[in-house]
Amino acid sequence: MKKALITGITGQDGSYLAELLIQKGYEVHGIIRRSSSFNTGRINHIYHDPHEADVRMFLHYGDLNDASSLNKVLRDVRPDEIYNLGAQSHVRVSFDVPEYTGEVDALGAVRILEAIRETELNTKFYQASSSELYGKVVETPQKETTPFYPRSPYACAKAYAFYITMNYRESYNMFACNGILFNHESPRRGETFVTRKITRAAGRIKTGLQDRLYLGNLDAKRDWGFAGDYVEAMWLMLQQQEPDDYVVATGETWSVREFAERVFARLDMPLAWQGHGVQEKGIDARTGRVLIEIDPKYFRPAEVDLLLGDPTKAKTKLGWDPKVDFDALVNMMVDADLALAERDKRANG
Ligand code: NDP
Ligand code: GDR
Repeated sequence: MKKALITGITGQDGSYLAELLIQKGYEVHGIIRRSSSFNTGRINHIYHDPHEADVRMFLHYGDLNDASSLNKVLRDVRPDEIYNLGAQSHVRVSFDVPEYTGEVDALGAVRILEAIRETELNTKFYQASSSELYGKVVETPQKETTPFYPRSPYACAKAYAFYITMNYRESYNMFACNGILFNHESPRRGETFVTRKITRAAGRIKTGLQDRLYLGNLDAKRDWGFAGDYVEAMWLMLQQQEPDDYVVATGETWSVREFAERVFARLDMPLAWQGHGVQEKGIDARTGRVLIEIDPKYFRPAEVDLLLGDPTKAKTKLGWDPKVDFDALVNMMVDADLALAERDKRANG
């Protein structure tokens, strides 16, 4: 039985990847952080008490900022594959905690690579690289050969992680890959990323639990796919003959504004826009009720205006074949958040 170790197993991608690997027959190990409240909500459904028979997922306390914990887990587990998904993953927040973001997102990667080297394991390594590396638009669509232009402490940290992964591949002949993944979303997406923030708020507005939604830049464009499809690409990268780097994207781009329009339309609250700049409002076109306002605190010191990926290499070399398109993704997220809001409403009497 193959063994995989996942950092960031409690996050959106970690939970989908753990499901996929268990389904493929792996023994899955995950590194979790000690937290004052439960942080395993996304993986509770696949977790079993290790005292039970036939357990396939095991959790270990550790931290990407603590090399000794990483070394110990590697020595104990001796994984065939490591997926480094752990990160301070919020771009806006990285401007507030730039040094910490660098510790986790940049140095965390080299701590794992060094742990692999020191333990002399023949472990394959996947690094969660990001379309944020492209930052300021140099060319579109963005592909593996497009130059990087990071625009945030998060992206700068991820640039270090990208290059150190490549460097360990070239220096030590390690099987180390970068997946340059464009934005991918799901009902398990963190509540402060823009897609989930919109679907969650729309469900709560529809059920009367919330009055309106405050957003930042409505005109940023992103290439949004489904997280469940994207974790398959991660796994495929580590099953190839040779390690390499791949863009994973849909090849379509939509603005935050367009995403919000689709979401509210599905809930029978068609949006119209009034005003300009920070005064702009999204209103219910039928009733005139204000649903969306701008709060400049969500603007970023430097913005990434347009991401649009070219997944040709992943499709042709990996045979990667995403199943969920943009409309299906929006509908999946809206329906899940409406159900959550209805449940919250019932719970509140
Ligand atoms: P999430 O924010 O949902 O999950 C991040 C995970 O990292 C959580 O499990 C979190 O643990 C863990 N983590 C945070 N800090 C540390 C630390 N110091 N030590 C160990 N673990 C830590 O991110 P996603 O699942 O969306 O993304 C997965 C990875 O892919 C990240 O590296 C992200 O930067 C990258 N990425 C994501 C994209 C996307 O669109 N989702 C696109 C491109 C790249 P806890 O639950 O305790 O907070
Ligand atoms: P991003 O995702 O920065 O692309 O990083 P996010 O959803 O946070 O922002 C996307 C775009 O929406 C604009 N925006 C807002 N964003 C947030 N979070 N909240 C708002 O209220 C809001 N209003 C407008 C942003 O300015 C931005 O342009 C995600 C993360 O998952 C990273 O870890 C990953 O590497 C990249 O995707 C690819």
